[in-house]
Amino acid sequence: MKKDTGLILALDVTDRDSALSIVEDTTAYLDAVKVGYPLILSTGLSIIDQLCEISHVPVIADLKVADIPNTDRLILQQAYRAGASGVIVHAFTGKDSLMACIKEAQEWKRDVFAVTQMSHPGAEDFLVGAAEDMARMAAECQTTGVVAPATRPERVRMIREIIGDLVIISPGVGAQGGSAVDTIQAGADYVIIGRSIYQSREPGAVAKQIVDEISSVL
Ligand code: OMP
Repeated sequence: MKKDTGLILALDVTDRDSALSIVEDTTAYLDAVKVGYPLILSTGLSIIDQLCEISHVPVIADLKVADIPNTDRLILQQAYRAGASGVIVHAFTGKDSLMACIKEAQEWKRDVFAVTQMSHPGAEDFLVGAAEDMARMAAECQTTGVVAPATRPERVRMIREIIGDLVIISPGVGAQGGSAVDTIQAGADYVIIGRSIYQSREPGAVAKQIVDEISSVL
């Protein structure tokens, strides 16, 4: 994934036309589009290919894959076959599952991102205690990168120290309270932003403003 603006759009809408129109409006400011269950379940996997065509940026499938190795492998195959440049998977399922995802990604020459700590308050219940170990495992197994929380820049900084130069993609800016500038300064490569952009009246203008903020600290 080529780094230019540092912005990944989280396209969590459930209507194909809105999805396409938001991407057309914002694509000039994006390094990637992330689609997840809301859009894929409402429109089908074919939305990935359609978004690739109109956006000309990579499309990441946020499937938070969390199963046994064989099932993980089969899920990633479907996502890559549909045109996804990368897939987000959970790390808490352990090394064998993560390695199955990485192996599949390597076969397709695509990306795989492992979730470490999540951005929402509930991440404190279980995930925070395991986040450092999961980051260490992601580094050992050599995922393309990890997902780390923009709501907690100090954790992004800590995860950066553990994973070295792997990619960090970081959600939680705007609607969840995080700041794009703080997140990038803490060591994230990309911020993932959804509602602040797609719920705004002018998604393109908001995306441009965020990209300007990021570029002031790059
Ligand atoms: P907004 O909160 O609307 O900006 O969207 C954030 C996006 O990032 C959503 O698609 C979430 O599903 C996703 N996300 C998180 O918010 N927190 C995480 O810890 C991990 C993810 C993710 O893996 O993308």
